[in-house]
Amino acid sequence: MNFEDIILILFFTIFLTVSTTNEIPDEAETKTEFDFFLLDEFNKKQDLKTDKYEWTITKDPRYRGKWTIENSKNPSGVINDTGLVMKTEAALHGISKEFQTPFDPTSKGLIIQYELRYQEFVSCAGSYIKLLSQFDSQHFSRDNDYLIMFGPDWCGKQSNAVRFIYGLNDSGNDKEATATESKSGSEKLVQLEDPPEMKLDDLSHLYTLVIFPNQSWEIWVDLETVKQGSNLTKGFNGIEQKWINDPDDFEPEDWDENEYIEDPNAKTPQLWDTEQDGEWEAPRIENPDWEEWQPRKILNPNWNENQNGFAFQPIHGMGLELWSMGKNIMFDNILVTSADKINEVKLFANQTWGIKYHLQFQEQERKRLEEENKLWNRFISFSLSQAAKFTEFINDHPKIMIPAAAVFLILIFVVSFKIIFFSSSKTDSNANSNTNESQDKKNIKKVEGEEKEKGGGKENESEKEKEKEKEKEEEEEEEEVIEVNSNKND
Ligand SMILES: [Ca+2]
Repeated sequence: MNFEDIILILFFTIFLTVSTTNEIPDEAETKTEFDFFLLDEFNKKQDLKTDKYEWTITKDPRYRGKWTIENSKNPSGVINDTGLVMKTEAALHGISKEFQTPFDPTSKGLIIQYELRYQEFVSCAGSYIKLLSQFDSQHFSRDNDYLIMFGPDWCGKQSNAVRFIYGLNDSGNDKEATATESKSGSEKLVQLEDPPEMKLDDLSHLYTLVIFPNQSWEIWVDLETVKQGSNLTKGFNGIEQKWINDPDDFEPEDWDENEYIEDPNAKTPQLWDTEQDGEWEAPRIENPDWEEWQPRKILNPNWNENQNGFAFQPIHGMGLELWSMGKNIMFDNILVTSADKINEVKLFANQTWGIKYHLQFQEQERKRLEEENKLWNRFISFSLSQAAKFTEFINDHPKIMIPAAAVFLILIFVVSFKIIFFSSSKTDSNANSNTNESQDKKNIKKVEGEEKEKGGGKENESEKEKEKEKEKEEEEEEEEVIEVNSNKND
């Protein structure tokens, strides 16, 4: 039995204890103690303004967004769950925290992990954390240098990504030429080229970045590895590769570009009748002389052998410096520690986020089923009332009893068919992922809709109108049912 098995058994024991007591756990009660470099659970009311080693709201006047530490909204999962919340719509928010002693990731690597929850619909928001070199927390802003930026960045079509940007250690390179993006001039910021997607429903999600001392790295979303690499120099925008295509090498004019040619050995079949069958064409075969042309590789003049990936150096604090169109975005359980604590980090995550998310999901599902049942009950009572009226009508008109009964049976058959085959996906026990995926899609759609309203492309205007009409029809249908019921009750 290895360590991971022990962790899993421990976690499930704790989880079973929690879930079989049938009580919703208090956030503070779910976990054991851990020895992390820094862990902020936001479980007590902190003074966000005065204590140097707590969170400090920036005094930079550009940042008018409000921050609070407050309880999470329903479905909260665990009770008394508090977190750090961005409160202001369409505003820049800035807050940071200095570490009492700098954290040096050089020998043991680094893990940063946090929970993020869009408690209500957000059309566009940065939600990432910056790890900082020396800085002044009172005046923290976007102008501060950072060593690492990690986390979700959401803005409809333009951005649905878990960003990972870091300062490249390229000491020895021509700073003037490479420090275009860097604020400090000592490092160049490079960004993960193909970042993973974030989660977009309104529940808590967990984002983790692990960098090992050998510069291999992993990104987890909800404890699942969604991206990883064996080094920090491949797959990042802005890193010069050693060998590049020679820009002065061109394809020769007489280069044979035909990958397929007519088979020179093929002959017109004897029975081929050009008048009847048309002109005969030889079958095509691979061209034996064809070769894909590749430009010559040359040593990149901008490459230097000192590109050592992440410039491991002491981290003095962290900051959130974010623009948001939405409000009530919650951060929780922010954790910074060394990569040798990876198993403890997983265990902690299972004991906190794991339980919280599971309960949030259950709560959400319960509400959804309640809503569905309400609609169903309305439908049943409506059907019963109509059936009663129908019976009365038939009693009064016995001649049409047989055709009417046939129509009635067909109706029952059609309705049952629809219910059985079109509602089965909703009652699927795998509703978990279905619901959240569709919620993600809904959010993307919603933002795309908003983008268009703000003067974006008109190409899908009619589609949008159709959608609106459909929604309206559905609403009207629902109202009709309610109306019929209330009439009946009258
Ligand atoms: Ca918390």
